[in-house]
Amino acid sequence: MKLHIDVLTLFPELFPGPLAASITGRAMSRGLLEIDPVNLRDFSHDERGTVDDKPYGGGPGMLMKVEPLFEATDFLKARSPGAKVVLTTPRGRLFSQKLARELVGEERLIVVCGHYEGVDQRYIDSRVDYEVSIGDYVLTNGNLPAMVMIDAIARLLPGALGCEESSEDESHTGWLLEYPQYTRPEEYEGLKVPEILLSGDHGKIAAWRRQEAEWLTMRRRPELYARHRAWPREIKDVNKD
Ligand code: 4GS
Repeated sequence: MKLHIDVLTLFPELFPGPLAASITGRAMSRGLLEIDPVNLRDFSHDERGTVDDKPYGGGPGMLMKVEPLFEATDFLKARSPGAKVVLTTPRGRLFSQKLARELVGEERLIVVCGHYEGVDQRYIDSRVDYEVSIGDYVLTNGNLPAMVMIDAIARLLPGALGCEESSEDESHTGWLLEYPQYTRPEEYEGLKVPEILLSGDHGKIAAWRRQEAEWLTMRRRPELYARHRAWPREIKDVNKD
């Protein structure tokens, strides 16, 4: 399984950037992940490299211009038949572990980094498969959202994680937050590791962790906890988002 991602952006020099480090970097050097930054400006129609224009009907800010977006996308689609187009935008579906699992099943993705006030709606209607937001806050452009998504998707590629890393099986906890964890030493600045974790009683430890995870989730993420309570176990593990 291998994933090729074309990133259409006004700042191609930002890629792979932080994705070259750690697990995602290893996925690239193992040939599991290919990131191909493409400069939208290469598809502009004038000497100045114009890729923005004023919105019809007035209003603040500029939009990404139609022609470069369509032409760049069609060029990349011709190169990658069947590739899905993902646009980063605050209007999009909230990115989630579930969507990461969905997208890692693709062979090729075209990630379009949103810039300015947005893009012409005709582009969305005719070329975009997924509009995705990474959260309800306003960033300066879509490059960081693209990196966030690529990171979450890439680590799901089979072979991307080492044995040790894959043993942390997040699906175990379903929609619960992580229980508190401790490592050596047993006592530091007078702060002790909970006795039960030193007991060697794996049944008791599992029950304690479960209880802690439930309390933490209840207090901190009541909406997650409600879902945890409402859903049957099997669906929880498969469909966690
Ligand atoms: C996001 C976000 C975002 C919105 C792009 C303002 C420049 C900016 N994109 N998830 N114009 N949050 N985009 O803030 O995806």
